[in-house]
Amino acid sequence: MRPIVGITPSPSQDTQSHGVFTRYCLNEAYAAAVHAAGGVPIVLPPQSDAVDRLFDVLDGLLLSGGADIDPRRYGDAERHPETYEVDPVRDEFEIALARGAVKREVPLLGICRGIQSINVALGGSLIQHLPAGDDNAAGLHHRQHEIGLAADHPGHTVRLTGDSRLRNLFLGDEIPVNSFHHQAIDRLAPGLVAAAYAPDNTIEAVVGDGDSFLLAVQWHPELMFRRHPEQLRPFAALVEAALLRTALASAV
Ligand SMILES: [Mn+2]
Repeated sequence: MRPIVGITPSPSQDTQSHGVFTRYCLNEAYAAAVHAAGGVPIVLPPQSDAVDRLFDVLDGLLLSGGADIDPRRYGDAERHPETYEVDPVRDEFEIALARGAVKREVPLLGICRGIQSINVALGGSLIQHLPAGDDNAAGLHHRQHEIGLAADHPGHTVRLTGDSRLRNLFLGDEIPVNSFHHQAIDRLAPGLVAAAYAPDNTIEAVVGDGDSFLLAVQWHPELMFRRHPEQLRPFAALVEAALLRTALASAV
């Protein structure tokens, strides 16, 4: 049976002919990647009071990319001028989901903002704005669109560290990834282990230190997998873990 994978969307203020509305938006690529990996993607509008009930039906969870988390969530009183589109409703929901998934050992994948949401939910902090270009220690542009690179084009490499789940997935020490972020993990949360670093030493992936599946990446594998099939592996690993957990639960 194909496992159900919940994906969080991004709220967006969209102008229609009859007014301005908040819409819950999700790039098609997230759903396509989960589907291609064998899962059944469903979109989860924010509803912090229903997190317990959602976990009755979710076999796996994907926290997607998007705008920035309120810095007060990780103890920064000052908001950097580049920190943008903070949404307390989304923050609350995704933090509750991340904590709920860890507590219930529900397989969890985070992408871009998702790695940041998981780190903040578990007690870590973020760098509010990364230096770019000449100001960056390795001359990197973590917002690769600012230097004209397409979404499925690698923007920099990452170094896979240790004996992590991520390294086992990619079977190598270094892989090319895309990059569309201006924030990153600063202080790593308890329970997380850094699994990949960019050449400027930005943390680009984490895994959980427990037995349940927790993987989060700072890049966007969903935008790469069609041209770089190995980037489907994080989704395949999530779906496999979701399937296994649900099969074990129903066997009890
Ligand atoms: Mn990057």
